[in-house]
Amino acid sequence: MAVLETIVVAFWAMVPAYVPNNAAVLAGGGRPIDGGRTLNSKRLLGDGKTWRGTAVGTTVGLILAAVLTLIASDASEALGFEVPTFTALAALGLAGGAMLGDILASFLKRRTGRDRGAMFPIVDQLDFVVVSLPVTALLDIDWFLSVFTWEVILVVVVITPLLHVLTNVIAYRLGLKDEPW
Ligand code: CTP
Ligand code: MG
Ligand code: K
Repeated sequence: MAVLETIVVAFWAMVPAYVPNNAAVLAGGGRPIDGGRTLNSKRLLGDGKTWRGTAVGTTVGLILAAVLTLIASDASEALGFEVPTFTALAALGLAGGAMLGDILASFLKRRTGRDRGAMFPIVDQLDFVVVSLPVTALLDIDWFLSVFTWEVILVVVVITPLLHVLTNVIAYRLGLKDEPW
């Protein structure tokens, strides 16, 4: 696979995992998932993880997977190589897994004494990849193995932190986010 092709396939395959966290930022608010509960006098997850943000984020990821699936054959023709379609389970694994990864990261942040919004380098940038890929593999191993070759996984691990930093700085500059991470 050519390098450019690998990058495009990796990005395409990860869109349903990339966008949910950003959609959650726009949709956040309302009841926190942990309901205010604490563990060792620290919040379980914190006010930054809400039911609405999680539901909207996951839904947006599922819709994007459906849209990409609809346009995949036209896109493949235009690009001259195949971009993947998504099965329902793959879409759920990517979008839901990404939200779950972000939630687990907040759990870790609170356990390590970091307040809501505190920076946690590497975890902040890769939490959703580390969780969404295994969850997707569990839900639809055939789809996962057909798309996530070692080259694609390598590209994802390299471009994800860059994209994450870029989108968060943009969201911060636009006043959508309180911190640029
Ligand atoms: N958000 C949400 N539900 C989620 C994830 C995010 O409502 N499952 C919203 C919240 O309004 C949150 C914002 O998106 O404040 C930014 O997300 P994030 O940076 O992940 O949360 P933080 O507020 O920084 O909290 P934490 O330290 O727990 O990551
Ligand atoms: Mg944050
Ligand atoms: K986060």
